[in-house]
Amino acid sequence: MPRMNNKTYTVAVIGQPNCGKTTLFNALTGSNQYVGNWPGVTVEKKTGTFELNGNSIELQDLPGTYSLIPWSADEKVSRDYLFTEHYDAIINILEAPHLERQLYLTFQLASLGVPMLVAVNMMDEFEAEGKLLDTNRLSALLGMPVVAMSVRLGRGLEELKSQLAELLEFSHQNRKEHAGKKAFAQLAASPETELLTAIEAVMIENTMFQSQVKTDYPQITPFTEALLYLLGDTGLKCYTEQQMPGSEKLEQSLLAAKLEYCTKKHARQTIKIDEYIAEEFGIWLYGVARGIARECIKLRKDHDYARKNRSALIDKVVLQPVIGLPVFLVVIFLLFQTTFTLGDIFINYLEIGLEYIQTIASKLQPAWLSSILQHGIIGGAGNVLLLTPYVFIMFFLLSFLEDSGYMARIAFVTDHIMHKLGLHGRAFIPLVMGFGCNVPALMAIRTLDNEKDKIKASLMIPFMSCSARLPVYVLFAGAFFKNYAGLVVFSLYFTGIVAGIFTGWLLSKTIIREQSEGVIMELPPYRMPLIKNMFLSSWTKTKSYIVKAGTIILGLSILLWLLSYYPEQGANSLLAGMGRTIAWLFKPLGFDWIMTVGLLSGFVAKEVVISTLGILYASTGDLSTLLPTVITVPTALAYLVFIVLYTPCVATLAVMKTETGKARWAVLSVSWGLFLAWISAFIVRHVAQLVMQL
Ligand SMILES: Nc1nc2c(ncn2[C@@H]2O[C@H](COP(=O)(O)OP(=O)(O)OP(=O)(O)O)[C@@H](O)[C@H]2O)c(=O)[nH]1
Ligand SMILES: [Mg+2]
Repeated sequence: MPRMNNKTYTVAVIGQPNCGKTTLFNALTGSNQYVGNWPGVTVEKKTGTFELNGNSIELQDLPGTYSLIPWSADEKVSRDYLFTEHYDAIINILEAPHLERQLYLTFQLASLGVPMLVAVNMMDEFEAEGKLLDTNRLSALLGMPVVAMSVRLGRGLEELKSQLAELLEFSHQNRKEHAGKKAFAQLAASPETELLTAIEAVMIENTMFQSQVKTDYPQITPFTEALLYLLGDTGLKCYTEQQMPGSEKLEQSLLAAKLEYCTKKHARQTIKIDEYIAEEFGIWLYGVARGIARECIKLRKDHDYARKNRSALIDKVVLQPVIGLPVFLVVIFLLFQTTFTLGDIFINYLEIGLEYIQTIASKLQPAWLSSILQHGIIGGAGNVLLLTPYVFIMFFLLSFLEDSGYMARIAFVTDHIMHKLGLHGRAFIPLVMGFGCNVPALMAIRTLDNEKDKIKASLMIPFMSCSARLPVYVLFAGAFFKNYAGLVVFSLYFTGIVAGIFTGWLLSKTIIREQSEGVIMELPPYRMPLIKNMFLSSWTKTKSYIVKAGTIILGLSILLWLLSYYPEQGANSLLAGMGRTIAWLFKPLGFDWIMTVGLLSGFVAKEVVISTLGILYASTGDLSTLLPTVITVPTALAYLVFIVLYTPCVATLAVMKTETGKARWAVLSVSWGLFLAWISAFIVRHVAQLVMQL
């Protein structure tokens, strides 16, 4: 048993996409990071800590990566972390049902010579397929500890912890001996292992080359350099081709070793020797992985293999090209209808509470205090807070779509539409994530491998109605279209989707014409989401909604209240003056100065639209009964359409700038959004007026 020694260790969690890294990270550190059933959920490094035998373990959750030769920006995050940062050990998570494919990465990681532990996750699914895993054998073949787990069900966590403790303690005493490179030492001699050793020797010998690589990648070992170089890593190849003292000799020695390999393989000497070797090495490494998997996996004799595959059955309907899309629309419609119906139940109780507080506030002295409480704080932030149940319910339902595996299906169903826009179906996932919040959605574009795709997707995302817009829709829909509220909210979301697709189409016909091939995404199996996880993740997001209401929105509410009371209340206030200077722009849409100020303040955060209306219409009672008395139905519709389409909040713009790397895309997004919003609101208002006159 390891001693107590109050040390801090850093441990990196690495694995291929969608293998459960974040689930493990959350389970160990008690965090609540984004988990979803599709590859590419985590796109940034996340850090958390937990205690292990008196030591503090700093765990790093990294984006999934298929190999150490990255294809997309999120994969590069993991590679860069491994090559540049300091860490004491690696937990390599493998998905048991795809053990073979996942070991490909394990070998690359092992080359780093860092203490390493293999966690084979999703044993529940693996066993349901009638398979058995011999962990002892696997451990012996890899030369490192192996733990069989089912993180989601909490299985294997304790064993993982004790193995990790042992690994850290042990490696602390004798780091070299426990190096992951052992895995290679177990392999039978072959032309590949010989070439690896030869190339490693050449690379060690050339100190100039070493120091160049080491300045950029301090943690890389010559052995990893050799392996990745042979697997065709273009990044490393650049170093070997650089002009530096001794570079000629380096190239010669590398070539000599490679030629010798070709001779052993009886390959004809081709000009494309590097490509030939990269391919052979890929095949070799997969072969090794297959051999190991075959030795460790046994099939249970008593298992009923004829059992119907549920996933395949559901997919027959959901992925069917003609039915798939209507099914998706129905699913989304049900999502909003349920949000609305369930939310209504809670709202009624909350409204009673809010009214009670209002009554107390109205009796307070002095008068300004009563006013700031009633109109500023309760009318502003209170009205936003009131709508919390809707936000929670939507996040809860959305997390079901995410964790069940349906989200990944949507990417497939929409693949042909996306292709028409010159995008890959995979780009649809960030779009759907936009329903939650545009900020993480914009970050998710990192999983797209092509710059043009990223820009196109990031200009489409703002049209996906985020959870901050939901309360505004709900408020208006409830106030003006009581019986059709769910349908109205759905139509607004749908309008956003259409506008997004239209934007993508327009871009593909004008400034971003290139089509992208894109990579093929994996289809994860369906999984029954755990209610507890759904609850936790939606609660985390709802909490940040509440915090936002209590901070930014509260602050803004008070500021707006002040501006609306200075120098005198109402139509002569400073705010009214400000509103009026630009109100002419919105006159054709029927918006008064209060609604105009609402749109302005909505730039900060969309929920503030509600606060603004609450404060400026000086509502003391229920905002939803007040609105229909001051706004006509066509104007309300136009206002909603405007809110769907106009600029996302400031935070979104900032992220858009960093993710696309250029401010000009954010500027284009704002201008285009405003343009589209204005035109559409204008049309909607006039059509609605005509219809109502009939
Ligand atoms: N059946 C089963 N599912 C699991 C288990 N662990 C995680 N999952 C599910 O696997 C999916 C992916 O989990 P994540 O933790 O997001 O995976 P990740 O490795 O962080 O994925 P990326 O960040 O996309 O690379 C989720 O739907 C989890 O609920 C497990 O032990 N058994
Ligand atoms: Mg993750």
